[in-house]
Amino acid sequence: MSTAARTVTPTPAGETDDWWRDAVVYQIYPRSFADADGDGMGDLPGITDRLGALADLGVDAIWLSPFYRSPQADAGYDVADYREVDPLFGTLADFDALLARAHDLGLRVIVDLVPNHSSDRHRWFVDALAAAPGSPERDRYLFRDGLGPDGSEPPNNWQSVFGGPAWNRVAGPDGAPGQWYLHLFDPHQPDFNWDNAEVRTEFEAVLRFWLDRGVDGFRVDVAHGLVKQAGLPDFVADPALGTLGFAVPTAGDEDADEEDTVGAVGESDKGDGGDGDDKGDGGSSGAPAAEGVSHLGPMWDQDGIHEIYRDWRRVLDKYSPPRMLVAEAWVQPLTRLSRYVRSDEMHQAFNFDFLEAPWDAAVLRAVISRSLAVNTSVGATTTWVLSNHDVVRHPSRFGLAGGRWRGGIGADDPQPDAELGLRRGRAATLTMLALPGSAYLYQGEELGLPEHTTLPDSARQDPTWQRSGHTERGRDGCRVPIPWESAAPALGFSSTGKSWLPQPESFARLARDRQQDDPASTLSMYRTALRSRREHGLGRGTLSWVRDFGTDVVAFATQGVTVVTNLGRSPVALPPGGVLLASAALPGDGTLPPDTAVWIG
Ligand code: TEU
Repeated sequence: MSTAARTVTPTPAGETDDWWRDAVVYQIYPRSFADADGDGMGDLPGITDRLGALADLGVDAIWLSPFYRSPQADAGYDVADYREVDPLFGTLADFDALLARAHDLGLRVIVDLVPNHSSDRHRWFVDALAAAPGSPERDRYLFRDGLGPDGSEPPNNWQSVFGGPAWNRVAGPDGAPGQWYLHLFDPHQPDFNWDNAEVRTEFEAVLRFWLDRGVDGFRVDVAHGLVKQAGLPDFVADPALGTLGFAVPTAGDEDADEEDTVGAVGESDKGDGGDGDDKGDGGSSGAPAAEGVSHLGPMWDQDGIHEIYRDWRRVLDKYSPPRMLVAEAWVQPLTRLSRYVRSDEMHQAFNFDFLEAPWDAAVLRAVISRSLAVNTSVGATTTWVLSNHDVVRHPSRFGLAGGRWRGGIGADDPQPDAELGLRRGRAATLTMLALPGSAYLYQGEELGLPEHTTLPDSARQDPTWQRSGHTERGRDGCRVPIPWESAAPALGFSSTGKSWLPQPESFARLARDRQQDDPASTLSMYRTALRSRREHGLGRGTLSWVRDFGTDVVAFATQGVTVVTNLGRSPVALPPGGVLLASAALPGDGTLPPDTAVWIG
């Protein structure tokens, strides 16, 4: 494909450019994409060298997971300096070169913003530790006195997402045990106090710093966590919410209550900018729906959060060409999530209900319908995602009974059926890439990479492995450096053969060079799908359900293309029309086999 024709051009003044509405965004996890200096850790020059492969794949944008200065206690989601590149990954000049190269290739660049917490090595936190209780320095974080006569009990009962209590006690100036600070994640990730004006001013300045350098948007980490309920009350356990304050969804009790036509993506902006009309919708989890009430505990999804995103939106709206914000917010139900994407807040939010959906036609139809309806009601585009750096890669998930997506997989756990998983994974991808809205891909999924499910425990680096007392393997299995050339050291990831996590044997035959010219490869399927998606304007359409195929099939029409995905156990008859694309070889007898998707045009 010629890449020159797709160069990003600045939007002329007065015109709107809502490129994100149907964008396919490719997530780069810098530690594991490409290593230019051979130290075994991916870096920015490595990414720049390999960007041509992504332009060739046909994505519209890249999102870079954090590359900022960080002690790497949580793989870079513990930021010590929001305006510096960590020496592990390169320099600011390397970032500028990456951005320029991406823009030359027609790729937009979204960077990760981590506003819920900093690293404990951030200058502000170091200052806070050195300062007295009640000082302005401590007020930038959430320090509290402990409970009990000697303050030796944590200030409340909140648990960290990574395991253990969400509070850590620090020593006072005299070395005696002192106050506690809140960390919803690792103890090396103290939570900011978003009631503090300096914190708000600082993050707006950080936004401007990267916007001035030319980034096209931000993925906002833990976007539902910044504001905590006033008084930090105890979390009152609700069996549906577990101990973390959020439900861990299971394949549930969906009923397919979909409308015939949904998702008028690209219609006029109907966002109300106000409080919206939040109706409980049942979500995709087992959690009960309450009218307009968040399903989460007092540390998540507080109403005060929206003021922050309205402020940020005002910052972004001063820039041309237009820039975007995408929320990483694990919020249920969808009506609550849609509040983050009202017309004066963020542009998009990741659709985790879609990611969490098991291989079940009724659940998929319901999630798709609700997602489109709820987002359209606030004038926002819907997003779709199957994999990222926090969850089990989707071909492995779909190859496991129960579809476990969280917590990782270890060598002594039941192992996925790799062939079935990839078959379903490809069908899921083809379904996703035809849906109205925007899609997020995670590096390596275009190669059909599985999770590394036999990683030695001694190699694990995700803090959840330690913090959970070795009950959760963690997320390393989806973060393994990706294979480029099957015969090269570290499969082309680094010239020296070093790799911060060992690559599984199965990666060699999945290397990009092995798939590049094979029309049956997963890479070819992604490339063809992205080209066809662009040609048919698929992301910009509306969706009409086609109900001719029975309950085990997901079928819809959009932009003149009919998409049929067979999640059942028996073949179904294909509708008339030419097959544009299929997720697996078709038998040629006019039927669509199980676990297969087709685009008919
Ligand atoms: O994740 C937030 C988060 O809550 C989920 O990742 C999820 O609960 C967890 O990963 C399940 O194991 C974001 C980042 O994506 C993640 O990588 C960071 O570790 C986390 O924030 C803290 O910054």
